[in-house]
Amino acid sequence: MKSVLAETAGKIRSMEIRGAGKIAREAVFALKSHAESLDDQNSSAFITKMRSAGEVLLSTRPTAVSLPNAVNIVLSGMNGEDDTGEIRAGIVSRADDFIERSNSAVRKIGEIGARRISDGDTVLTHCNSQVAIGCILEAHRQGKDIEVFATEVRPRNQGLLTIKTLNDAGIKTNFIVDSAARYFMKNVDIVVIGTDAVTVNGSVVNKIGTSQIALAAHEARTRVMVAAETYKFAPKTLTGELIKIEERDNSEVLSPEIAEIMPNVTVRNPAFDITPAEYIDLIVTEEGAIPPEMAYIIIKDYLGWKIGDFDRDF
Ligand code: RUB
Repeated sequence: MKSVLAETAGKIRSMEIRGAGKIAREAVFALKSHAESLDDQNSSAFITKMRSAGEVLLSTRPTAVSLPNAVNIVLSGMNGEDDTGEIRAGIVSRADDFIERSNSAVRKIGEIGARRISDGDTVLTHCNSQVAIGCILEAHRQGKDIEVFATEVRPRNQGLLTIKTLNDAGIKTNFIVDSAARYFMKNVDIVVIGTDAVTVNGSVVNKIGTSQIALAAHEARTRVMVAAETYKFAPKTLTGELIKIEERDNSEVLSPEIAEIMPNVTVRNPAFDITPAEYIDLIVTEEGAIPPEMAYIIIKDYLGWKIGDFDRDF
């Protein structure tokens, strides 16, 4: 039987588990189960095994910074001086705490973000972000009359998940191909999206196509609101480290049969892109709504990182 760790890593890689928040929570749960399943009495062997479990999870998908942040939060407190039981108990307690705080952040962001969506607004969302959709659902729950444009999200069609949720909630929704975003932008009051990573200068890494949508919104003077738990902020960008953009398999875009008869064609399939801070009006975190320029404060005050901390991997 596959361990929870191997199963979770496989599901994150294949995108059965997807979306930055969910990836972080499931990875943390896998670390907790792994810690509970190891029967080592020797604390240094236990720590080494937990570190390799962290590496397995980190190798699954490179872009969502919620993953290294979550692994770091759970594993960084391991102390070789303690006995194995204490180290295990620490991991379990930090994992439970992370999952609880993450779920509570999703609820709080929904409430804070919903305040920025007014009665009568038309909202555009891209991809399938639990926190972005949470803001839209909460605005609807409060009785605001809203309408949504949701994109298809080629090549993995996460838009289908989004329209299902919106439809089930009874929200009037328009489903559009990704390339129709600029065409409809004149009808949109606010773009609401999630993120996989926010850099220290307030740039937002999200599903491929987000930056084009933000550019069209900027041109149309439509507001862009990003929903982001504080663990989506990327500490290592403090010293200029770049967020790695995942490039996924060709077959997601072009079937191997067609690719085979076109040897001069190369498929490029980046899963994410980067939207500069100047195209973003607001980032809603569980600690409140901030302008993107304040990203540094989140990294410093809420994640507790400062320059010089970079051997803090776990
Ligand atoms: C998902 C995506 C989402 C963010 C935020 O990409 O780009 O907008 O991860 O999601 P993929 P959430 O489908 O490739 O994982 O708010 O749910 O964390």
